[in-house]
Amino acid sequence: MNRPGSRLIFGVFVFILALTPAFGAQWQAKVGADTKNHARQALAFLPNEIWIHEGDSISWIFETDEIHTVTFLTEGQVRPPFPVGCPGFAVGSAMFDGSTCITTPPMVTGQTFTVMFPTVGNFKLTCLVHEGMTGVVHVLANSAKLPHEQAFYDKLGAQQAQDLLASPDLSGAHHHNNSANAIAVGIGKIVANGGGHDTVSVVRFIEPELVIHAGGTVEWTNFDPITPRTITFGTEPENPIPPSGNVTVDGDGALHATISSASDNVHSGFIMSAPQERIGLPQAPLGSTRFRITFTAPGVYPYICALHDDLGMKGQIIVLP
Ligand SMILES: [Cu+2]
Repeated sequence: MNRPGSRLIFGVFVFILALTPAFGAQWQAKVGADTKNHARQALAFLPNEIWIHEGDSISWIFETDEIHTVTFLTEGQVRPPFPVGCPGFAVGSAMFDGSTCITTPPMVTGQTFTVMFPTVGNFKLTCLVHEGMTGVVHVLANSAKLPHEQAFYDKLGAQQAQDLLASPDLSGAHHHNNSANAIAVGIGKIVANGGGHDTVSVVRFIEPELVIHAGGTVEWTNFDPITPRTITFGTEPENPIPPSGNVTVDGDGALHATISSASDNVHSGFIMSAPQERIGLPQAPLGSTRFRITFTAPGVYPYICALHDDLGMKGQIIVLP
């Protein structure tokens, strides 16, 4: 090591090291969990609260075929629809210090997104697809002691997924139907914790097949507090939010359509409960929680939820003479 060239290279190396901030720690969390048949979806960051040091990074690993985003909006930013991004999308990795929003596009099983947090602060984490899916990242100064290690978060995330997927009980959906020809359009539950909200959603028509007589009416009700469903016969529309033109409104606010042939196209639009009330915001409108269809002719009528058919949310109505 006496050659002058080596000493110079060594000196430059030490100089670069001195200028480079310490490499932060790498943390991991998961996004979403579901049952094997995809019927129950934990719409949650698992876990949804993490304490890290400034300069650390968190990698979020997506675990379901139900889509989610990892999104950090700026304080007070109006929540955009997920196809818009925040606006725009980051891919692979990004940095967040609270000044500029970042979001992934909708992501599914096997994808990963890493965020580096260069500054201290408490940053809200949300999913643009699911309103009740929030969390927080606490970024502390390097001098502060962190309360947990990665193993704690692995265990907590797995426990939270297990608890969410074990609920809710399906029996409640049967007690609140108005008519005999009633189908629960999935059910769900919101759970709060110190980090924010998790929800679980059963993406199934609870009794998907019903046999009725011509002239009869079937009523679908969404028991999920937050996640919309659709009831869609025939061709799936490009925009799933509004109902098709042949849907009318009954006196009690329920949506209603008539089907007279298996080739009819009828789409309910989003069937969902009204948003929760918040102090300081305008009162939220009533939700369209019910959809009715009167079937005038015998036949077999398959239908889907346009949002969750890829997860197996399908049914059929058999109309006898
Ligand atoms: Cu989500």
